[in-house]
Amino acid sequence: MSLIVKSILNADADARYLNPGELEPIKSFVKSGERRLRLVQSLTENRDRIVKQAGNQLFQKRPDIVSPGGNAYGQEMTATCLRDMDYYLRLITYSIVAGDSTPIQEIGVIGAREMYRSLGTPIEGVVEGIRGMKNATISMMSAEDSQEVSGYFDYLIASLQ
Ligand SMILES: CCC1=C(C)/C(=C/C2=NC(=C\c3[nH]c(/C=C4\NC(=O)[C@H](C)[C@H]4CC)c(C)c3CCC(=O)O)/C(CCC(=O)O)=C2C)NC1=O
Repeated sequence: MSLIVKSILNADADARYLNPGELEPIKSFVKSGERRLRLVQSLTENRDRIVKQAGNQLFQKRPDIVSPGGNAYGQEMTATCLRDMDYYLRLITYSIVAGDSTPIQEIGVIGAREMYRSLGTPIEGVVEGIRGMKNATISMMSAEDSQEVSGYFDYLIASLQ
């Protein structure tokens, strides 16, 4: 849910106009719109590179994951693992557009730990993969851009741990 929708729902629940405390964050949200869209475009265009780079790093660091008996062993499972990383990158782009971490939380975090436990997927491996995507992403961005994007990566990492 975007900041704007959330503020409107809150205000309407009390049948009141938006107050200055709500309008101020909306103002900066609107102001940052172009920058956020540019960030999303850049992540979307570079997603293959980001996922691949982070995946290679993960498998180098944790060779057990792609070794016999590992959860991502074999071509198909390795591809599924990289697909999950791509899923998480996609959720980060949703949150950047919305200016809100709710998409990450609702689509990617709630129930994730239990799901990965039932799949026998080491969650710390997933977290390591996400950390790698964060590093790959910010290495191609300005300091200001990386700050905004890092916030969402950090939120996701902290929520899954
Ligand atoms: C957008 C929200 C969303 C998420 C997050 C998601 C995750 C997700 N990952 C899955 C599987 C999987 N996920 C992984 C991932 C990994 N294994 C490892 O050891 C690594 C640490 C890690 C990669 C970083 C693997 C290997 C499987 C297949 C496991 C299996 O089938 O036994 C499955 C089971 C069904 C399937 O195979 O598609 C789901 C639902 N699905 C969703 O819709």
